[in-house]
Amino acid sequence: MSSIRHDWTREELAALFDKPLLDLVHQAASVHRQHFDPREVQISTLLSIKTGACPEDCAYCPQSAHFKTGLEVERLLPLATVREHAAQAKAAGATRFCMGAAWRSPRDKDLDAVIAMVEAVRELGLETCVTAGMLRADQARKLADAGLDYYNHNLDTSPEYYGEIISTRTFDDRLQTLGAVRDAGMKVCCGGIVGMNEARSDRVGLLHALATLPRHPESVPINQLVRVAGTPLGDAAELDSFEFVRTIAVARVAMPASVVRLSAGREQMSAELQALCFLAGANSIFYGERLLTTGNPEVEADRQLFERLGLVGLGAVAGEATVAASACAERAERCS
Ligand code: SAM
Ligand code: DTB
Ligand code: SF4
Repeated sequence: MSSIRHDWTREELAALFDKPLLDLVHQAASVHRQHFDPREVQISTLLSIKTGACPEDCAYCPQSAHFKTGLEVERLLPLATVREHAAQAKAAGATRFCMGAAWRSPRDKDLDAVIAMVEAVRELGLETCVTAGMLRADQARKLADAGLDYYNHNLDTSPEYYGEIISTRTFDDRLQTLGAVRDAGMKVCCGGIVGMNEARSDRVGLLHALATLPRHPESVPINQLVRVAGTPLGDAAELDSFEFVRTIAVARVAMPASVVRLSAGREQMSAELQALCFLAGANSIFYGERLLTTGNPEVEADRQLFERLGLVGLGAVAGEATVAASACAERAERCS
């Protein structure tokens, strides 16, 4: 069993990136198999509970009030609407429901509304995740007390490149929020974005920052930039697909027991590229036709993808609707 290390050096991670692709994928696939059943993929569904008009200036984000992206702004959704979306996500086979809000940080009255949502989603038997910006320690504790399972807060990129992407909050602000989430006892979902015109050394720097945290995030989303017209990165250069695969593979090797999510950007990826990402150690996806404001593959396309690749939704129970009903039944047999 490969050991969990927190003392990775940048040089070591850079050397992994530099390996011949198939050697790197082979190494990552071996590590993956030591810690997980490679057929199982965790399935989350996202819902934007408050959309747009965000005061932050994240250069990739269609929801920032600093850029004109034509996005329709939406206030915080009513509780009943959130519950309905969560019930649909569960029926479709998701095991985790992630609620995203375009805030710099939640006001206390917003937090109370989010807590009611967390409680309602938990009652449906789903795991819960929230991403709502920076949190103070007392806010993190309130969310933990409400039973929130995961808080998503990404580092986004390397500490060096960070200032090119966001000026309204610092890399250290992000680390502080992550510390508050950990101290409150919640699981951490933290990753980043690639394809923002960063250098390979920035991808190394991002993974180094994640893999040297005192505890690895339980969930590591690797997002491919979704280029949105009107944002400063709307015309960013396309990243070589194999470089994306390398990023997934290095994340898998460096954080062997974390769930690595093949996150935003799947709509632009072929089935073959996604298969290579799963081989390289990705074992989670966002499922459902929308991410927060941009598209995601059709549910039916994902169902077929899982069937073609022999993948099953993690925690899928026989008799319930899942992304791959037949594969799910097989899994139930294996586990009975
Ligand atoms: N406002 C909160 C925050 O920034 O922490 C939560 C919502 S924010 C949209 C969550 C994450 O979505 C960001 O940290 C970023 O990593 C990812 N994201 C946003 N826009 C994206 C895009 N165009 N492509 C890929 N990932 C994106
Ligand atoms: C994460 O790392 N990716 C998700 C989730 N955490 C919140 C968000 C992706 C957003 C893509 C752009 C959009 O749909 O607005
Ligand atoms: Fe706001 Fe989050 Fe988008 Fe940044 S990533 S602009 S904080 S919604």
